[in-house]
Amino acid sequence: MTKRYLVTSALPYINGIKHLGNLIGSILPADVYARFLRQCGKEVLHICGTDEHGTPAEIAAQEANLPVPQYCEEMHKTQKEIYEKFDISFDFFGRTSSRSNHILTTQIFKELYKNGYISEQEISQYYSEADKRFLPDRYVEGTCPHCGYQKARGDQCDGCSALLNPEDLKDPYSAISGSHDVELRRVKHFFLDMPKLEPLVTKWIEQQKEWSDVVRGVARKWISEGLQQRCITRNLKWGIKVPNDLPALHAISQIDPSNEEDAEDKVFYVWFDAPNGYISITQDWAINSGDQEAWKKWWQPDNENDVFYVEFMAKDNVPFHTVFWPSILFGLDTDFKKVDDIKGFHWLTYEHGKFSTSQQRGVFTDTALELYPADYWRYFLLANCPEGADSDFSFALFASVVNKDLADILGNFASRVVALQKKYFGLVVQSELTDATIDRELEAKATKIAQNIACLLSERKFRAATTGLRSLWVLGNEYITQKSPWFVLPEDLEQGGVILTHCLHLLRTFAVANLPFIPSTARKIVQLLNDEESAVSSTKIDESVNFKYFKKGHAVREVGILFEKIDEKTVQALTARFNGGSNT
Ligand code: B3M
Ligand code: ZN
Repeated sequence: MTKRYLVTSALPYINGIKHLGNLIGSILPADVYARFLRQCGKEVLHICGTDEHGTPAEIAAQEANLPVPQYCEEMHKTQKEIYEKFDISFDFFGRTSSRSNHILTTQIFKELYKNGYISEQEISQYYSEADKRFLPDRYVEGTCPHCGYQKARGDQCDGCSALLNPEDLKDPYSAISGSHDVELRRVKHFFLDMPKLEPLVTKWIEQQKEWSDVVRGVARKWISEGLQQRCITRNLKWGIKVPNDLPALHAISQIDPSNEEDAEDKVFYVWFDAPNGYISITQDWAINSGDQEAWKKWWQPDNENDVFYVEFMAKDNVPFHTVFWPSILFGLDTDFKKVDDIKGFHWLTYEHGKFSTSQQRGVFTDTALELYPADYWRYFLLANCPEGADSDFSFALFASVVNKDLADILGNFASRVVALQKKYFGLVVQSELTDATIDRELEAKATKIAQNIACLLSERKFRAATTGLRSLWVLGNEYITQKSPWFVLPEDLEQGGVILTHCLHLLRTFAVANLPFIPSTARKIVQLLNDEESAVSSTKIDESVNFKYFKKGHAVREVGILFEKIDEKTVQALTARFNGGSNT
């Protein structure tokens, strides 16, 4: 029996503030899932943090003119604050540069080495005369051999997502100086013996029951292409140092410390240490919570099935989580919990082009919050979640979703109910519902929708669940329109009171169902209802329709308007300001 739920969101790179696509591509749906499970009374741990190593960190620090450690510290703080403002309920938002990740990653490497899964090979790597250094991964750019994209990086092509080796690039140049004076040199590196690990990983992949066909397809594709030895070290200063005290346990010579080029500045490849971050950040959560050993019940449970583990990520991260990281874990003697489901997302595009961090194209999470409150974004992004396919952001669409769904349907219902309640009953519940007065048809409809939302959330289908939420709000509007209490009141106070009390109950159901999606709006509705926040946060969505909750005499409150509409002029101004039309 599943007892605990471990939820991780892909660790956002430290190299700058993330855009809306990054938010909906892992963190936001993971938050909705974690909140939903907590509301169901489950024990949940939601872990995330900044991915701080690799060339992106060094490049970003250099651009910001800061030492790398200082840059990372500041950017970690900035990102953490932004997620808090988006109401993301991480249990811990840590860092891969932490002491615990250094210790864990070194231990993992040593164990793989001891078990014969690490080999040492000489490879060709670009060296830049202008920069007087090697150019790992993103430090070298060039033309992609597969799709012809001209700014493909040494490790992966942004044009077609293909994983690359630097020597695959055509017309390579240094991303630091732009110099084309680069030459391939021979240098020694450590490799993970993925071919040797393949049988274990393949067997495990085929046993997975929760994975979608798409996710399984990504894993199978990589495996069917034949797993290669994969280089897991880099010539960089910033990162987790490769240990130089390795015992000669198997027949490979060690990296030669007398050879300067080999010994200096050798750290682990960022994808070798980043996923371990899920574990080490949990260790840091444990330290922080006062029980150092608490991480073990998540990563080393007595029984593997005691924990259900779901990872959330964008689709380009899927190969690393289906094949690469599991291979590492299968090479260890130490047992760590492996993932049960991998939820991969497609891309959110910006006005039909790419969101781009490097080109600052699109809406970034800090600016978004300056424009509108978190729930406007949360709702829009979830309603348009790039779940089965890519989806697009434009201010025109954003405004139409906010205006129709949030302002006209949800907001308007709440304000009409409160206004009528105030006008005729001074905000006090007039008619307590009884078996004789409860509208059973409405109750049945609301229950069916609420159950459907809960079911979709438990299946991690976020877009459909958000559609379900919307249909719950629509039900409220249909009910009030059909019953038209404004025609009943003030002549029939009893009947008018019964209608409005039904509306208040519906609002309470909304508050419960809204909570995982738009938590701050849920809290506002709780205030409006003068209800206990804890009562709403511990009510299960599928049990949220309770038409006997409010008693006669219960006073509700005015909370002001829930959502402001966005007018056409603003849409045009925002579109122009964010350069939505241009695709460059
Ligand atoms: N930082 C890539 C990304 O943010 C990478 C994820 C790491 S998950 C261990 O998309
Ligand atoms: Zn390409």
